[in-house]
Amino acid sequence: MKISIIGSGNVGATAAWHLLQKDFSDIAITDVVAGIAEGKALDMSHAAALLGLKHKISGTSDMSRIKDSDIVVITAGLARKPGMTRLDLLQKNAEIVKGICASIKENAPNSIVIVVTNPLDIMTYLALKITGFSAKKVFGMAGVLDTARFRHYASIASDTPSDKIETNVLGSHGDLMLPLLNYTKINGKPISSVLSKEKIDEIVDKTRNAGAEVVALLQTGSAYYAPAASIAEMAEAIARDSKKALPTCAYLNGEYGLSDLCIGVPCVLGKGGIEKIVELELSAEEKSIMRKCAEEIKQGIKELNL
Ligand code: A3D
Repeated sequence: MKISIIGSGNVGATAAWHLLQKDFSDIAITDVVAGIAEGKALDMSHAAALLGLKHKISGTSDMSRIKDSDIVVITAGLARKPGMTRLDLLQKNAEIVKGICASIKENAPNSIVIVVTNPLDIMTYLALKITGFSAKKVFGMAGVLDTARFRHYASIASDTPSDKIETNVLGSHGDLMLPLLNYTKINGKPISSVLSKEKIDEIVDKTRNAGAEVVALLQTGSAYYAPAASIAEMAEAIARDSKKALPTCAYLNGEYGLSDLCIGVPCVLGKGGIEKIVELELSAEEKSIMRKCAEEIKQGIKELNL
């Protein structure tokens, strides 16, 4: 098994470190800036020797070294600075993602591609179009992160360990993301029977603003520990053929009443990539939020003039 990560900045390098410690795959990291990927890979190799890890990590600025990758993760591109929305990154990151996808098509034509670059839903659609790969093999990471953030805030509010909180955050990776409260349970009980409406609204609000809160605190970039752990979760589900249902930014062709866009929905992940899109029953209000997310994503796709 070989996993390549393109973009060895905060998210890419931290994801590589998570995956290396899981020790189920060799890792190749790349970056357009010479030395960055090589230096970080060398540093991680030294740590791997200390920890007795069996798999290897290498770093390069030569994109052809992603050859024969089973999974390619795209974490290259600009990150938000304070005051910016994810959509502000659209044109610059689109140019970066286009070039990378052409190279993936050439060098790793059988790979599964996980997109992380923002604005996520639009970059995932772009990657799908440029690679021309099957929609089962090109998808984005966002919902796993948004779900983790919801579980964190719900855990604090209910004084319950986060692994006892089940939820699903769907929709776009933006202000309209949609935590599915009817499917949220704390210690097996519906969230509405554990917390007041005010508390639940506060958790939803904090989840939607979590990324911006980290950006405002860091001042120089955006979140990376939780995004990196989320990438590792998805890559591991694929590599181990776990058939786990994880919120995934997937191409829809009629599911949830939406077509020709990529948006967050629960997907069963396994060695084929997306093995199934899970269709959950949504309330009228949730359907309306999904439609609003879809309109916003389609507007962004239009701006790319594909
Ligand atoms: P940063 O630490 O700046 O790293 C980005 C890296 O990409 C830098 O090392 C660049 O040199 C490199 N790069 C730029 N262009 C290329 C190229 N053409 N080929 C190879 N490498 C290149 O940013 P980051 O790691 O914090 O964030 C990376 C991206 O992930 C940004 O677009 C973020 O907005 C996005 N992000 C998404 C999520 C989601 O949940 C979807 C979470 C966190 C970050």
